[in-house]
Amino acid sequence: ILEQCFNLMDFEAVARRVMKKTAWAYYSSGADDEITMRENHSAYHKIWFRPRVLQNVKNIDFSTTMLGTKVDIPFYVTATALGKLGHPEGEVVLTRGAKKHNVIQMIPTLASCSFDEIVDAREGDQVQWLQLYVNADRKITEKIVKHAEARGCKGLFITVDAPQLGRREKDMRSKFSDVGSNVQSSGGSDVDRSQGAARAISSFIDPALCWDDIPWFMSITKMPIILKGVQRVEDVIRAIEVGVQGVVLSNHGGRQLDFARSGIEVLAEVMPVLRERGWADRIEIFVDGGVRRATDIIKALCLGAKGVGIGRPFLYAMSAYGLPGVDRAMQLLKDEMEMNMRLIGCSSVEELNPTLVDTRGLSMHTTSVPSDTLGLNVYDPLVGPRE
Ligand code: HOC
Repeated sequence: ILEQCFNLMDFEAVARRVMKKTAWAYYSSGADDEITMRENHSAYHKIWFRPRVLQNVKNIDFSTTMLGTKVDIPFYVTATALGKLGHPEGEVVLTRGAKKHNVIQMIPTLASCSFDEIVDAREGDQVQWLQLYVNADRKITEKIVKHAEARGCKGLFITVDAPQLGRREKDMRSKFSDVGSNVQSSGGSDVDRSQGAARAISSFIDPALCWDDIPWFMSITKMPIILKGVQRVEDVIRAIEVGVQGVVLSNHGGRQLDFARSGIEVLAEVMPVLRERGWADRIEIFVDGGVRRATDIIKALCLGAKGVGIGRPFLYAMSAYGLPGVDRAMQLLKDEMEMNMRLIGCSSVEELNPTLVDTRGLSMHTTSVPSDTLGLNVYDPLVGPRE
């Protein structure tokens, strides 16, 4: 029952019960042993607050801007592929939820709905970004980018952490058989369906993509360019030097390189270096992966992120309850945000700063989330996946 969902994890528990096994396997799987996938969330458990008291927190405003767009709360719906696996209407359900809460939606290249369907579902001045997988045929890529700009997208997020697909064994074992009817946006017509959904849809992506290509993207679009999937400070510095407007510190939800560090941990590495160089304002830094609570959002902002991306939790809310689920998930985050901003003694996003968090625990590389939450990759070859 929807009213019994009191946090984002509750939607995951319901989705796991109601979704088709193949769909659950695709959404919930991570790479290899899923260590990074679990670490994404548990890394937030290593950061503690240093709240201020007596700050007059009667009125709280947690609105902010991302790439020039004013949003009601510092998160966006990040790109996740194959929305119709979870809900018959697919990504447009997320578009409607995002509109209601004035948050930005990132449209996935590998959506189930067509790009135009997702844009057509937009209302009024609602803002969308495009997540881009770069096709080896640059003419196709150019067409996608120019079309997105013409249709009003306000940011181009180029995925840079996926020169090859990560090995998601749970997905591979599910022998996905429904790919053709579930991917619309681009690529992947000649697919091998016996190796899981992800492998089937990823064959067109260009592993030759490199830094030298970035100026070309700048030459074909006026949209701000953001590199999604950066994982070390040296690459953030390079991104600034190349002249892009943003990076997402991300490991693709733990679906690509296992033992990649969490985005929040990378953020803690990046920001002191940028501040030391006086470069902190030269780029917008976003973080995704493992965000489940408003306290996670607040921690990321304290450390210098402009906003966080949330993916799977909204997919699960949509899969379990459709639009009312997405609506409730976003409202729960807003309620948590208001309470926790008050409790740490801040009434606006501008007040969030590194002195409000104790990050000493981040240097300890342990995963505290038990392996049967946030996905489970336990398989007995004789009896199949554990339920
Ligand atoms: C090398 C291509 O983002 C997922 C999607 C699709 C991945 C394509 C990766 O499943 O993580």
